[in-house]
Amino acid sequence: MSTTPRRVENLQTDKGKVPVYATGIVEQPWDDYSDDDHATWTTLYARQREILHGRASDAFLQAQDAMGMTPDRIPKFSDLNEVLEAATGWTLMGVEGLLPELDFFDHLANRRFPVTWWIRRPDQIDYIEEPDLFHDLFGHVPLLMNPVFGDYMQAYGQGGVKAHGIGADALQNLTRLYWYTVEFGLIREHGALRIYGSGIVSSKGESIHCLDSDAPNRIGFDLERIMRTRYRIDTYQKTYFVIDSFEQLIEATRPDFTPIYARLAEQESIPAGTVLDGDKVYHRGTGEGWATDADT
Ligand code: HBI
Ligand code: FE
Repeated sequence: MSTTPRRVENLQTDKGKVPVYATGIVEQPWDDYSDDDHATWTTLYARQREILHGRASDAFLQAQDAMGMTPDRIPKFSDLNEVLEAATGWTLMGVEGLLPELDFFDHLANRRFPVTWWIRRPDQIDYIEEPDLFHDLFGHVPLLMNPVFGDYMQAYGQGGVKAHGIGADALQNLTRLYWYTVEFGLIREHGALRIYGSGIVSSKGESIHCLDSDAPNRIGFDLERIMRTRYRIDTYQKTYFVIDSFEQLIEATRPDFTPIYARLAEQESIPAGTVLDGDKVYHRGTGEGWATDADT
């Protein structure tokens, strides 16, 4: 990928000019994507949709189809924005990559989802450390079509802006919530466990591991329990949390989190693999293959 995308000085939206953050909002250089880039999208899309049949939640698969996403070519953000904005008021915008947290929260709070404009190289097809276009566009964007999940993502952004003002512990609690829902969440659907987390659906190995392996715990969603729980950045998760519905997520984020942060500040963090007596345990993991170094 040789393109250095043009920076957009002032992103013109129907909500007026979006101030350009120093963190590089860029136009999607769609005409500059190489054949390799499109082939990478095609390979990953087709492979993941094959694996996710019977594993991903209906809500995710139906939303992805409703957006008109296909394996053929890397989608144009402008095409997706027409459908997405009409559905839930969310819009995508190109970025260089991970944004400073406050910028990220502020975009979500305004229903703008930052999507990395570049896609991984063919030799990175099975794993890439940082989020690329495939993780963001295939993983995160489809569920923004779902009104309830779209509300949750905006509420998360609004909560993030507030947590940023409160301090690092509050931010850590909130990041854990994002991690165990938006990135690595499972949902009960027709009595079975299904995937909705972006970090899982964009990963071949974890799409299989999270449901099929005996190693990880699978525990019912509990807001404060999750906010206390450490997680893994470099391996599959040791624990997956299961919601009953997206409504459960949005209900959990209705109250003001300030008193919750204060209560959590008095409590110990929970190691990623621990099962507590009060947990609603769908599966108690064997812990086989778990990393023994410190969780994040
Ligand atoms: N930036 N572009 C981008 N995408 C993310 O998913 C993202 C980010 N910055 C911070 C971040 N995620 C996490 O720290 C959230 O928990 C805030
Ligand atoms: Fe992500």
